[in-house]
Amino acid sequence: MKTAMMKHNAVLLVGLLVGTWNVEMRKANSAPIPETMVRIPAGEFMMGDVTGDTLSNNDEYPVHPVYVSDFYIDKYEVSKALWDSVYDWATNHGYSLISRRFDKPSNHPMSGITWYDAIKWCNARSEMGGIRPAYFTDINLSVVYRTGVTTPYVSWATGFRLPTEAEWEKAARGGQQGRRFPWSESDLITHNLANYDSNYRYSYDVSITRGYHPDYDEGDTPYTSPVGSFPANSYGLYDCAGNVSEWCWDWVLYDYSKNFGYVDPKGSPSGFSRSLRGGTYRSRASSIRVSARGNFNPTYPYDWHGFRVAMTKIPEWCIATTPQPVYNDCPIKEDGKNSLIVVVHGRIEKKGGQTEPPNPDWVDEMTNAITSYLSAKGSHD
Ligand SMILES: [Ca+2]
Ligand SMILES: [Ca+2]
Repeated sequence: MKTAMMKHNAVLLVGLLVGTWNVEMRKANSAPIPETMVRIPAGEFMMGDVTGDTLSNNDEYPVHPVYVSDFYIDKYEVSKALWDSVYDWATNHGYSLISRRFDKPSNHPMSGITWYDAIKWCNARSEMGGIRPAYFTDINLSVVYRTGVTTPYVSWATGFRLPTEAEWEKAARGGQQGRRFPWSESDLITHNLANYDSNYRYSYDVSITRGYHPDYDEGDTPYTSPVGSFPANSYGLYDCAGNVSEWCWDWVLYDYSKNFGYVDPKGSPSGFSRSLRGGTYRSRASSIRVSARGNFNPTYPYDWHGFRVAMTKIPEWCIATTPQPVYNDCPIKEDGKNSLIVVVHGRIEKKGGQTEPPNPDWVDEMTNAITSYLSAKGSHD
């Protein structure tokens, strides 16, 4: 193919102009995945207390297989610096956020936030980056959730969002099986590995120092540590154990006995408490095990309530700095044809200035159709 291309010395980009090319969307589509996120590969894992630590009357049972599609997630808990970088933009663009403020350095995790603030902040981070957000106040996914307290409708495939509990646990396990903590070197914990409240009563808590982490227990609470102060897990995630606990999407029912699905489960359809995972600077070792489940009223902004952000897998063309053809090989110029058709991924502009999000499936379909057409003409193999 490459030889043929060189021989013809005329490479065409074939494709389609989709609706009205929208400069704003071009920026949006080319918004790179932040370097601070990692991709979690799709696959099955065993969710729940696989070590049998909490066999009686516990919300981490039954242990069950869950398949999670690939997605991206922050390596770090959202830091105060990251929070602030979005907060000012948000409050200047119609968002209301009621986070509490603690006198901690900017490299500490943001804490003291409600679940609703976490959700709205995710939307602001999306909009600030020119990306279609994930949370809306209407079932048609047209009114962006920016203010107040409501149970949002979710556009799962777009924008920054909270991970589901299943996504969080899969990411926190780092691809390891059967472990108690996010690390795989042992099933033990010490203050060298996490910011938590060490106590002798747990056999797997073998820290020499006890109580709050001695490096971070000065001044006022929260006794948080700078994000990324401890070793990362195998996926490159920091602080999945301890520091601040992390809001997840799910409404929480007591245990996993209700079946909410094998593929990408999203928890109970309704409830009173939202999931918080990973435990906190003030949690005992039992509560920062990788399967341990916390939950809280989503309006409570305790000083150990933080979060990290997830994102559904983004097609390659969203990562590219310029729009790219969907396929790898360029078709060969047809004899006697000089037209240059360019693949553009845009959004369709409708009456009244409303726009629809780009539809990658549709673009792929059309690209395949064009490629088939050219193949039939003998101009593309
Ligand atoms: Ca100290
Ligand atoms: Ca954490």
